[in-house]
Amino acid sequence: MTITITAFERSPDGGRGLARDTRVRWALEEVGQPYEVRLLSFAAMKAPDHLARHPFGQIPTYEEGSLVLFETGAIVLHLAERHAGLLPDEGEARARAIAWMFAALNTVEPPITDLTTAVIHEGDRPWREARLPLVKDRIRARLDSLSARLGAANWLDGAFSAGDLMMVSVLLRLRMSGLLDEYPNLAAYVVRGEKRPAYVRAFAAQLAINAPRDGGASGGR
Ligand code: GTB
Repeated sequence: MTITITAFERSPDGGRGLARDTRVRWALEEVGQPYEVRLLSFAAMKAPDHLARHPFGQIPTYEEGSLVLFETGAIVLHLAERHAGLLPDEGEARARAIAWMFAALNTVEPPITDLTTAVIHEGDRPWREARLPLVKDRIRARLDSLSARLGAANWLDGAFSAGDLMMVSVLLRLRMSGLLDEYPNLAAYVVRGEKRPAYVRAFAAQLAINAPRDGGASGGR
């Protein structure tokens, strides 16, 4: 059955792989599933056709036969549960890998999203300068804990899993801020993720669409 995902027609990041379709592409590559991509303009994302797939008018979505999913966590978990390669077989290890997926999305990503909001979406607001250090410190609090837990290990809990895929995807959003460099083991963890052949293919596929050609658009979160 053909799998179709949606992505920005032109990602605001100009191909740095930071839009959330990249993590879905990465998961698809890890489990060896071919996929097609429907590219959407911002107007098309808010049109009834897409709102029927995604109630919040966002990307990415996932279609496979009659199944339509939104939310990257749900999409990656769906793939990880149905195909080998992203979750351990043993029950407790599997549950822990899923916990790391939730930790990435629910505990680590929110303050990182706040930073994007503060820098890009509220960049011209009078509270920006006062707010930025607070937002960065909330990120550091998460990175302190994550760095301590990862220690010298390659991955968060044994072999690479969907938990690592999600955590690396979330941490990648920090690279431009310099915050990741304050934690050498986390910076190396992200590079390990980026070196995985499946990530390399996913990144190349989104770059082929988003590489800068002219001025570029803006938006997203
Ligand atoms: N919780 C949802 C999920 O995980 O699927 C969040 C989905 C989401 O935020 N999608 C964004 C979107 O559709 C695109 S990825 N935004 C448009 C809207 O809400 O109207 C977020 C994103 C966009 C751009 C960059 N960038 O340029 O660096 C990074 C991340």
